[in-house]
Amino acid sequence: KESRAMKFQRQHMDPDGLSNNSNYCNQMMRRRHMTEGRCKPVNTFVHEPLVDVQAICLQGNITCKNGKPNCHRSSSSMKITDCRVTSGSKYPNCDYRTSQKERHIIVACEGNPYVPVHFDA
Ligand code: PAX
Repeated sequence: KESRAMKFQRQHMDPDGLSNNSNYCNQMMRRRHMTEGRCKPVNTFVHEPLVDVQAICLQGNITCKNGKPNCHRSSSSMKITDCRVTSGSKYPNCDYRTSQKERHIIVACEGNPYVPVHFDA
């Protein structure tokens, strides 16, 4: 079975990805199996080395959106791509808007080793 840590990598990690292509999200959301059963409404891909994203878990704890204390904010800004389903998108034809950004990101971490399992913001 896919662990939470592996699911985070499938859904959020694309270290070598270049999203300078308006079809990036349409392709990646499908390739990473987030358009099965429904179109996942919002999803962020991170274009930084896995070790750098895992290291966010070593930053001080902050409160997550759901009130849990296991969130951590990256000390540096990271290259990311936000994928957001378009208003006209109708399952099974999931249509996404692709936006490249550089932001500090917040992830929730769990387990031993203590690694990212959820993308908070
Ligand atoms: P998830 O299902 O929310 O969390 P995601 O991050 O890819 O998946 P399982 O066993 O899979 O149910 N977990 C936590 N979740 C939330 N908060 C804390 N503190 C926490 N600690 C552990 C994956 C697993 O992490 C567990 C949780 O129980 C899950 O375990 O976001 C909805 C989705 O959209 C993404 C992030 C979420 O997907 P929302 O609205 O609930 O915050 N997303 C959202 C994104 O990728 N980019 C964005 O900018 C936003 C806003």
